[in-house]
Amino acid sequence: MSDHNAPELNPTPGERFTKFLKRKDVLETLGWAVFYTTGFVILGGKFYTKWMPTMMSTDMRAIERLMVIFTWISAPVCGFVLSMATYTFRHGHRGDTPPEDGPATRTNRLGISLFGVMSSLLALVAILYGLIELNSSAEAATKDAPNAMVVEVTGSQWVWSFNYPAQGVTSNELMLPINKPVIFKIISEDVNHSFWPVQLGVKADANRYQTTTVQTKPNKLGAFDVKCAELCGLYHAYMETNGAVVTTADFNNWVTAQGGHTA
Ligand SMILES: [Cu+2]
Repeated sequence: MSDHNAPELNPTPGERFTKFLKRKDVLETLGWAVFYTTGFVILGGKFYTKWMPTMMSTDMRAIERLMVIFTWISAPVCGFVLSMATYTFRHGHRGDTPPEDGPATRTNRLGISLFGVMSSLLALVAILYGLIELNSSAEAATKDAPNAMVVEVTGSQWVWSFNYPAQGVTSNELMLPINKPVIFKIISEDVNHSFWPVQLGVKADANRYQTTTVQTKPNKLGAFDVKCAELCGLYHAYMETNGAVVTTADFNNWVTAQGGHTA
């Protein structure tokens, strides 16, 4: 559709873009996009994380940071999609005879290129961020490993059991001293389970014949939940127990009370 009093026969890309931005439908869609994006950015940064478990380790902090950053990155994407939906909802055709169709998207080279480039860039950011985060978590684990405490975790239908080899203690509760790196060596006595101390931000499968290992460092005092995150039979949903991050003195007292020996 050409403007009947527009004299330009060969508008430059800049002129075409300015004209595009002045279109009523474009302006309204952009307005909605900004509105939705702002909403998601605020939700992602302020409220969303309040619904997440308490952060009790550096790993949990990394997970929360990742959730916030990914929410921010996806905010404009979601905002754009919702803005199109809102515009269509407000101005879309209702009635029997549809009007003439607009220009096809498949012939819009700029639109398709932009879509491809933006999607690729977003995917690339997600991959790079994930790799960097995994690497830094692995580096921290390697550094902490020499002075880590070992806890052998055994899953069975439908209880968790924790053995502290250095202390000579076995318990159904997971007690951990604060700021002490801990290595969980996880195995199952029967079917597959998944060891998930929620607030510590780590999770690993418990398999029958293969020990899996996961490491973290609790850095906040308090209770946490230990759950099974792999459907393992009738009482899977009840396969949970209590965990707590306590002071070193409290941990030693607990070990002594359990008949163990402190290092
Ligand atoms: Cu289970």
